[in-house]
Amino acid sequence: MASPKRERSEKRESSAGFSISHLPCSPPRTQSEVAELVDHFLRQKSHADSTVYRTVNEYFAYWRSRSILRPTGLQATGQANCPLSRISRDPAITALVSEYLGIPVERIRAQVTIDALIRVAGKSVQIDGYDGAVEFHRDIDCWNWIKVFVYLTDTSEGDGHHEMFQASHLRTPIRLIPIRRYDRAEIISAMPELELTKVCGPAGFTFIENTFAFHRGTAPWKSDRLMLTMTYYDESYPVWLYGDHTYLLGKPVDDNILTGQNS
Ligand SMILES: O=C(O)CCC(=O)C(=O)O
Repeated sequence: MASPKRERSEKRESSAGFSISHLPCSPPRTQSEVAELVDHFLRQKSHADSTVYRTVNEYFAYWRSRSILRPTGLQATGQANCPLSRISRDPAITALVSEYLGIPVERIRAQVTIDALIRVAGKSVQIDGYDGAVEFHRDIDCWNWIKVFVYLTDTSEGDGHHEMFQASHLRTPIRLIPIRRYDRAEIISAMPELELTKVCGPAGFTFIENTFAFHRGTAPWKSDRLMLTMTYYDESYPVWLYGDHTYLLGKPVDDNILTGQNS
């Protein structure tokens, strides 16, 4: 009989196919959930930017005129009145995340963001030197984490679609060890067996990914993209390993300690 440890590692191996898919127990998010998230995003950003965004297209146009590819996103607060936080606690998602991480929901911390990729003409302007994650990279966000993404706008190829190399989280050739940006040819030359997946879907399309696999957003050349990103971490790792604005899924909201709230 296989030991529990072995079974768990086998599950991770077989997660090559799991590494990108519709969540089997979480259908695409509904139109009304998407509308609520977009509405909330526009209200919070109107306030933060002292500009009234009546529609998501007005938001995109504002940042396009400033040549910003990936404007600063909106973070979940972890509180009950925050729709980003609510979706991050949906049992249909957290059951799957908990199974993948191999820990109970009470031990999971989340960081949830909505942000955009904007179609800009010519060279984009970076915010704080951030390139917008549109080159291939691996994440190391902790030692046990997983991400769930939800498109909030219809996303076809050219609309800032997400790309990833399936199963590339299972093997790391020596020349791909450094954590940096890579171009497609470098990855293919080290791992010719890999195939690139372009993730497209309508607003509400939901997928889960082990982002140790090589992945990236793409700079839009047709339309702009809005996306929800939910990162789930094993909370037993030291707090400095994961990002700001994380909260525990299982704790009552008022007792929750949000990391980095003053940063
Ligand atoms: O915007 C995307 O599609 C990719 C984002 C990304 O690289 C990440 O969340 O690690």
